[in-house]
Amino acid sequence: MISIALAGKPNAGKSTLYTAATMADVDVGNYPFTTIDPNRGVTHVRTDCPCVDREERCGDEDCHDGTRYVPVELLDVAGLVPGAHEGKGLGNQFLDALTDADVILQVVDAAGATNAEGEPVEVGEYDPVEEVDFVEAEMDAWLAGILDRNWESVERKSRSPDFDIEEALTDLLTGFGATEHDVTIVLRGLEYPDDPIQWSDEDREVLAAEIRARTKPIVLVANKADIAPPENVERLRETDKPVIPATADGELALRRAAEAGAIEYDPGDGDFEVVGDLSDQQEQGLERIREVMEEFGGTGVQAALNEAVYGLLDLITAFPVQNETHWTDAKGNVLPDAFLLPSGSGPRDLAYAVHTDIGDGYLHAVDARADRRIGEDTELEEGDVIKIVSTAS
Ligand SMILES: Nc1nc2c(ncn2[C@@H]2O[C@H](COP(=O)(O)OP(=O)(O)O)[C@@H](O)[C@H]2O)c(=O)[nH]1
Ligand SMILES: [Mg+2]
Repeated sequence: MISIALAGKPNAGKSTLYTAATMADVDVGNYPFTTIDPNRGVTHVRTDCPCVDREERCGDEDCHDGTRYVPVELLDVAGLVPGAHEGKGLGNQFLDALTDADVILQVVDAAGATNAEGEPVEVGEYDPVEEVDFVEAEMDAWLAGILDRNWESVERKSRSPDFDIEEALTDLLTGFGATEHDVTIVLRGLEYPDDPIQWSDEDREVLAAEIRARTKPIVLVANKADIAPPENVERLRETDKPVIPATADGELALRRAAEAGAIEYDPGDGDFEVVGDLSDQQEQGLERIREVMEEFGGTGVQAALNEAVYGLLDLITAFPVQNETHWTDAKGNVLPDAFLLPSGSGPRDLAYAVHTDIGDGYLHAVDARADRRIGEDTELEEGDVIKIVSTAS
């Protein structure tokens, strides 16, 4: 499953965002890790369900009247403070937890109501632009430290006649989630000495930063947008990262109200409808959230998750089926599964995502929307419904 890690200084709103985003009524039993680790949960990205193009909605539990929620993993990690890579705060614990992450949501207190260490100050007193770079700086320094401490192993390997620097560096970086392909692409863009013994600290720092940027890209969540001075959000937008203004505790309030039956709201909606009884105070609270949603097109929580997965990671959603006419699996469930794949993936990649055996036994595929066979080199598109024909199915 795609894994998204929340990062940021203490009190930025990570746990609030995590609680809100993982509240949906998922069947926890399907995700064994949720019972082991309370900071590892399931949230969803939002897309159109292919069933909107049919007469009837599919009825899948992840489909809300044609809006499809595709599961992804969310990690809430201890707050990060400057100096974390030297073990300050819970730094190492945080950085170790990042190993699993495909993408980082960096929660920033756009209100400037907390200082660099996350301690409360007056709204607007701290400049949130100051905290934008520290998460990547900590990650980069931490990874550079790993390279430093293990460089001897690369030097040792370099004495062997069949030394391959890409292989040696992949061995070192695979624990951080880097593949040999990542290492190859990054090295191609760098200038470095052939002999590992000649590498300077700076060479290793540059490599660490490039690998980090490639394997752990960052979306900024400009949180507390409900109380943030507007110019703070604007100035955050001028940084080099994608920025999504958000109100995490607004999202939490909406999800709780929806669960209680007081409002109708699906995560990512631009608005909500009051359908139950509310106290005056509750109503006022919700109307304030509605104003923030009007300004930003929603609470921003779903938008941030979607930006990470469909924007930065550039994934698409493909829906494998066994029956190309009814879009069902063998049991008759309509559109039972959704897979997130890198854009550019073909039907065989989808087959492998479903199961290694299905991929190994791949024969051909059918585009169920068009009801025709597609070639192996066809690039899948968002929302494709595909029947895989395999010796294994
Ligand atoms: N005004 C406002 N406060 C928020 C928002 N999100 C979180 N908070 C508050 O910020 C404080 C810290 O939140 P928390 O989620 O514990 O931060 P963490 O340390 O990053 O996990 C809490 O008092 C939250 O209620 C928001 O969108 N707007
Ligand atoms: Mg927290």
